[in-house]
Amino acid sequence: MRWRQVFAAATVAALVLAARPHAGAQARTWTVIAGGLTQDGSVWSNAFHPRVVDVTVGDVVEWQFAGFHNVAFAGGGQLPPLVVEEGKAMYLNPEVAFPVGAAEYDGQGYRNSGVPPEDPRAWPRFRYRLRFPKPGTYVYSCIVHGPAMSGVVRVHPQGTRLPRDPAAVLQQGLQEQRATLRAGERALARLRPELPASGHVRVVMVGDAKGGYSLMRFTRSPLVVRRGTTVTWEVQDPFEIHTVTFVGREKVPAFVIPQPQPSGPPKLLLNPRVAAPTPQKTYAGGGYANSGILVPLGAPGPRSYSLRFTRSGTYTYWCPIHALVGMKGVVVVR
Ligand SMILES: [Cu+2]
Repeated sequence: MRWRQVFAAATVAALVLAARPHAGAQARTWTVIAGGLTQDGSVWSNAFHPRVVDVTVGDVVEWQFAGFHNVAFAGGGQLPPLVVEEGKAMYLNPEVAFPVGAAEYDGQGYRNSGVPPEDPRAWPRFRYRLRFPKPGTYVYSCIVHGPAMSGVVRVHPQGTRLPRDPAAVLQQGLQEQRATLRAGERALARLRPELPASGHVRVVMVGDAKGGYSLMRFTRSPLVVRRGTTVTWEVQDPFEIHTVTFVGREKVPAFVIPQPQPSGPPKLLLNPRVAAPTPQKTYAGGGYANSGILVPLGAPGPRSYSLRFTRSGTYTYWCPIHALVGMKGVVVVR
């Protein structure tokens, strides 16, 4: 009699486990790496590695962050914008900056990882996990870097034999990341200012949608020009926003200014000193001259900025958005 009870209890337990597959021991965790950067910060991967990950129902995908990204699933709606405006002030959208939604995704409802802290040293500790309870093909994007930075999770019915196990998929991801960064390094080695006309120099901020990388440098060495030269900076990158900011004697301004709230997370003000352009067309050294936000290829807004250099000297400029990874340049006027 007692044996029969034990047997019955065991059968019930087995049925419960079978009915709730994601509580079973077979659920696996798959790693996807979000982005990547070279040691000196000059090349960024703006891709998910691997771009496509195959899992089975009940499995978990864990994104490991290697850049300033977010992981966002639209859930049948539209992805929210990166920036929201309140009067004249611009804020990083809290729907992008902070986590939204449960730790499970079946194609319904918005899910968002939030973004890691600004400091690159904090990125590797930032993780995001989602469980996938329903078969389907789920596309996700990084809202910070736009639709060109997207990935896919393919969820197969339970019992499907997958070509790779999680360890092999992690290796595949690392391999894709290395190849992406290497392609970016080759592009960086080719980077040259252009001379479209006499008295004109063009500096291009490079990125590649297909290659999945962006370069975080204006030039590889100081740009030497004659007095009276007009330099035009132009974004040719599908992912990144940048600015061209001569600070004179000031410190490089912060791009994001956190504003603590009585409750909940801080509001993330985009510093108007960085976001808005200054009016001057010439630069004689010393002062603050700023392009304002220059937008990626395909986005509405300005993509280029010009200054004519009227006095000899050596002038350092920055992109304050990417100052932490060393995005600065030097113009030497002779
Ligand atoms: Cu930048």
